[in-house]
Amino acid sequence: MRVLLVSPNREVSPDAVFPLGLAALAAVLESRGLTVKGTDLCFHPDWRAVLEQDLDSFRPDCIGLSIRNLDNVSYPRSIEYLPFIKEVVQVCRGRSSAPIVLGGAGFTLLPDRVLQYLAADYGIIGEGEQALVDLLARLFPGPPEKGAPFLNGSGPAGGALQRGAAVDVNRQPWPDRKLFDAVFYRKQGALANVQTKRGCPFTCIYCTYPLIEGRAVRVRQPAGVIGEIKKLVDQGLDYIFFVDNNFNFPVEQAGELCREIIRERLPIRWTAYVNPGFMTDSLGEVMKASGCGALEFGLDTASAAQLLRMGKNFSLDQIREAARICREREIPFCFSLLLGGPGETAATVEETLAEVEALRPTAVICMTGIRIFPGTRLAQISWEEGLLPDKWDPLGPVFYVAQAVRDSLEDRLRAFSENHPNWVFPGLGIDRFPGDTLKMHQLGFTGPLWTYLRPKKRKRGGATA
Ligand code: B12
Ligand code: SF4
Repeated sequence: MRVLLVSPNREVSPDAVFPLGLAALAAVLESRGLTVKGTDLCFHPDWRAVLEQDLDSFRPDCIGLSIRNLDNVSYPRSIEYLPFIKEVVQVCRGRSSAPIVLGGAGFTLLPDRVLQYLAADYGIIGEGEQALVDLLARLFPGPPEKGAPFLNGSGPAGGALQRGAAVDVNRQPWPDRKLFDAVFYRKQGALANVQTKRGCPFTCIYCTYPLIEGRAVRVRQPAGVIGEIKKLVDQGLDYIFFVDNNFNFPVEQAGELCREIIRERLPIRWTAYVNPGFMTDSLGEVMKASGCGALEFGLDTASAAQLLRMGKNFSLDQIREAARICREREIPFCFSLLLGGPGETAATVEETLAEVEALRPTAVICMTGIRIFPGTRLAQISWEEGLLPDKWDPLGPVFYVAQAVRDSLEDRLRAFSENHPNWVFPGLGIDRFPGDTLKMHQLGFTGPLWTYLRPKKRKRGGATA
C-alpha cells in the first residue's frame, strides 16, 4: 500500500520548520512494511506542479496531510493558512481518488471545523503514530491489522474523527528524515527538531499545548535521544531545537540528558523553550556545558498579579533567578510575553515592561492579544465577559485583549519599541529582521535570529542612545 504524506506548511518565519510529525509517522508506516513518499511544499515556488507530479507518479492509496499551523496567532496582523491548504486539498482531489486523512497540531485544535472546511475524509486528533496505522488497517483490511477498530461514529462526516492514543515515546522508531530532506532545511537555517518528551501538566489559562499532547508527561530515555542526535550530527545537522513544551521539566531528566550530551561529547549547540520555575544553578551549568546556545522563557507577563491570573506556575522571584542563572553563564535568553490577558491594566503593563527591561534579556518577543481556542479557560472567560458571539466560529481567529488596555496597548508598545531594538512585536509588524528570515540565514546567521538582537547602548547618566 502506498501512502503519500504531504506537508503544506510554507511559513518560513521565524524559521522554516522541518515536518517532524510526518517524519515520525513515516518511520512507523515503513516499519509496518508500507511504501511511503513525502511531498514538501515549503520551498517550491511552483508547489502545484510538484504536488501534481507526485500524485501522478506515486499513485497513492491514501494521502496524509499535516496541518501544523491554522494561523500565526498574532494580533492584529493575523495570517491564516487554511485557505492555502484548501487549495492543496483541491489539487489532491483533482488528481487522485485516494482518501485524504488530516492530522497535526493545528488540526487537533479544531478538528471538526477543519475537517468540514477542507472537506477531507478522515481526521486524527492528537498523536498520529498508532491511530494512522489503525485507520489504514480499517480502510484497507488485510493481515495483520484486520478489523482494527477505527470509525467510532462519534464525529461528524460519518464518524471520521478519531483521537490518537498517547503512544509510548520510548517504543517509537526515530523519525525518518530522509523523506523531507532535512539537510536542505538546515541550509535554509532551520534548526534540527528533536522531541525529548510529550505532554504538559500545567494550566496556563490560554494554552493549547496540553490539548495537543495531553497532560501526562512522557519522557524519552536519554539513550534514544542521544542516538537520534548522533544521526543528525552525522548529516551535519548540529544545531538542535528541542521542541518540548518545557525542556527543563522535569528538571532531573533535563539534567540527565545534558549530562549524557556532555559525556558523549556531542558537537552540538541547542535551544529550547524553558520554564523559569524549574531553572536551577546546577541545571544552568550542565545546559551551558552541553552546548546550550539560547533559551526561550514563556513568561507571558512579569507582573505578579498577572502571573496568577494567567495561571502561570512560577513567581516573579523565579523569573529573576532564571535571568540571573542565564546572565552569569552567558547563555543568551529571550522572554516571550503575552500582553492584554484577563485583568491586564495599564499599570500591570508598565510593571511588566519595567521588570523585563531590568532583567536584561537578550531579546523579548512580545505578543499583544491572545488567540482564543475552544477547550481553554480563556475561552470560558471570554464567554463570561460576552466577548464571543453566540455562534462563535473558532476557525476565524478571535483574540482576547483586556478591556482596560484595548485602546491604549498598541500605542504604548509602539512608543516603547523605539528605544528597545531587542524587543520584537510580531503582531504589530515591529520586527528587527523585516521580511526575509531565509535570507538572514543564507547570509550565515545560525540559531534563533533573536540571539543577534542587541539592546540600545546606555549613555552615561542612564539615558539610552
Ligand atoms: C516547537 C514549536 C515551534 C518552534 C519549531 C522549531 C523547530 N525547528 O521545529 C518555532 C519557535 C520555530 C515555532 C514557530 C511557529 N509556531 Co510553533 N510550535 C512548536 C510546538 C511547541 C511543538 C511542535 C513540534 O515539533 N511537535 C512535535 C511533533 C512530533 O509533533 P506534531 O508535528 O504535532 O506531529 C504529531 C501529531 O500532530 C500528528 N500529526 C502531525 N501531522 C499529521 C498528519 C497526519 C495525516 C496524521 C494522521 C497525524 C499527524 O502525529 C504526529 C506524531 O504524533 C507546538 C505546540 C505543540 N505542543 O504541538 C507549536 C505550534 C505547532 N506552533 C504554532 C504556531 C502558530 C507557530 C507560528 C506560526 C508562530 C509565529 N507566529 O511565529 C510559527 C510557525 C513556524 C513555521 N515555519 O511553521 C501553533 C500551531 C497551531 C495554531 N494556533 O495555528 C502551535 C500548536 C502552538 C500554539 N500556539 O498553539 N513553533
Ligand atoms: S504555557 Fe507552557 S507551562 Fe503553561 S500550559 Fe502551556 S506548555 Fe504548559
